[in-house]
Amino acid sequence: MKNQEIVRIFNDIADLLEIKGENPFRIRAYRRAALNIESLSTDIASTPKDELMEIPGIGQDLAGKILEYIQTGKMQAYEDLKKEVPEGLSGLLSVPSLGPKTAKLLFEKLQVKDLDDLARLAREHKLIGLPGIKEKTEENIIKGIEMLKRGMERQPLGKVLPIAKDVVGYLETHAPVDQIKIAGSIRRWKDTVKDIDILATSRDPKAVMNAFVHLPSVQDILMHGPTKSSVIIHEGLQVDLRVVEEDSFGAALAYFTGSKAHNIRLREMAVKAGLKINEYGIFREKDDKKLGGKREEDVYRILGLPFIAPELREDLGEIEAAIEGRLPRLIDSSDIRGDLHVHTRRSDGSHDFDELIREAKKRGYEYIAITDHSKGLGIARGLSEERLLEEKAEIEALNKKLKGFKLLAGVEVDIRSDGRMDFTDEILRQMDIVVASIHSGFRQSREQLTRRLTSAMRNPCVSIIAHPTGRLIGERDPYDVDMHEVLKVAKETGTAIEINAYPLRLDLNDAYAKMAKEMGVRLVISTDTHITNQFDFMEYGVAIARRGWLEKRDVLNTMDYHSLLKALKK
Ligand code: DGT
Ligand code: CA
Ligand code: ZN
Repeated sequence: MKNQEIVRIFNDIADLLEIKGENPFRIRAYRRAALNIESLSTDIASTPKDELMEIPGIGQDLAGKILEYIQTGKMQAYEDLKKEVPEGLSGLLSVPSLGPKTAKLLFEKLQVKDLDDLARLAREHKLIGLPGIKEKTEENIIKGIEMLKRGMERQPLGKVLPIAKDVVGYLETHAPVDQIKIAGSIRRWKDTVKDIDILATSRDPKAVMNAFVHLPSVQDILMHGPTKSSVIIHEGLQVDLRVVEEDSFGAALAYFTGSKAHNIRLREMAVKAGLKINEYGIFREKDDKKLGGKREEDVYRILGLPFIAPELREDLGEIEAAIEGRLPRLIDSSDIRGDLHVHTRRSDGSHDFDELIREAKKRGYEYIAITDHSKGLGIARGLSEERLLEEKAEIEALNKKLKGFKLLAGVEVDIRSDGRMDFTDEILRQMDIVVASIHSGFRQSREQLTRRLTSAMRNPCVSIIAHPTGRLIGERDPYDVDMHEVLKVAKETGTAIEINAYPLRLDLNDAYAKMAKEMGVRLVISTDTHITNQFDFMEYGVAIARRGWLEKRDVLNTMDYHSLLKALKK
């Protein structure tokens, strides 16, 4: 999909304009458009111009630029801008913590050539003393460069999964594949991914290999064999495709789904039972008789185990649980009855109630919670007390008319830097649901940040803590918070904790979700929808919940509306 390329170009343009000191509104327009394209689940290359212009933030001008890029592979305005800014300078812009202004300063005053150069200068404290640069800034620059390098090794699942699905879709229509499945860390729904592993069966493996290395997005062919090939597609992402015998497909799927640690445990069990497992099947050791391997279930069945879901295969206790018959009955997407974190255009969302309701119903939901931002969050057009209560009144009127569907009147109230809530209890008490979250002061100390969250939870009006660590995968590390303490207080106060399903957040992450469950904390899975197609992010949140061993009963938004309302009251 061209979406990611356009997102990158628009963000680059915004940076370049900022370096040139251009109109802030124009700069913001590019960033907003990039943000909205990033969250599209549809392919922008096959979107007609009038529909492009329905994407929030995209008017005539930007729609024209998108079309130009899709048709010609170039955006002239971008090419021109790049010529006006030296290459070394634009390279510095990729550091997450480094804004255009500082980048320009470093480039001009210190003649910084590249990222290694910059990291060295920061470590040697050669940047201090320049306007606005303190020791902390240097630390952040070093961290930013490290994050950038790590980010090149592993990419967010939310970015890679759609690409992997595209590749599979292409092969299904352009090659004689029979069965085809994504394996590896993607199948386990790990939040970051190194590469794409695909397995297929076919009567004509050579034709499949041939179609694969000629995928339109291929930049480099690393290997082109009769049953195995590897290519690099856009932005350095590697894809491996193997064609295996139908009779081994299950064994190969188990093997290449991993994790490696899980597979090693299975093989140890096999050896003890006089068996042998590899990517071709499961065999009896003494005479090599093949006992199974066509289906993945065979592997587990012959070892005497129940099937273990891919999300659990990390050797984090799932083998023991399987042996002892206490694997969780994992939550499933079909258990979700509604979304508890949704924005409208009154704050920084893009739609109003009607559209949100229509789209929520399409997904089989019974309710959604409207949780616009509170007044303190200026950039997100947070609502004043008056506007929030107005919104609530409209929701109540609407609920009287709706059949088989309910809106919860809620708010995403900002936890201010000083730890106080952005609205008084008198306001919060009137809402069906109060989602509290941190949007500022990320660099405070561990004690301060932990105290902000725990004092929010001690407020009897607060139902849920949203995106509890604030991370943005590959862009912003989680802030420093004592999650054990947070979960302890969540349990004490009966506050639910959100698994934010937005693919760059996935926050709580899998490990904390598991910890929360073990501590008896109640959870919710929410998408933080700003544009209706973001409702589809729910599957990422459910996957994180499954990786955290969660069952239906651990998650509040599997309840019916009336039980939910009761459960939200502390
Ligand atoms: P990634 O790519 O780092 O996000 O994570 P994976 O789990 O996809 O790792 P990858 O691509 O290196 O390998 C895919 C699967 O293949 C892995 O989960 C298990 C299997 N595998 C790869 N190498 C080995 C190995 O040396 N031994 C065993 N038992 N399994 C392996
Ligand atoms: Ca992999
Ligand atoms: Zn939100």
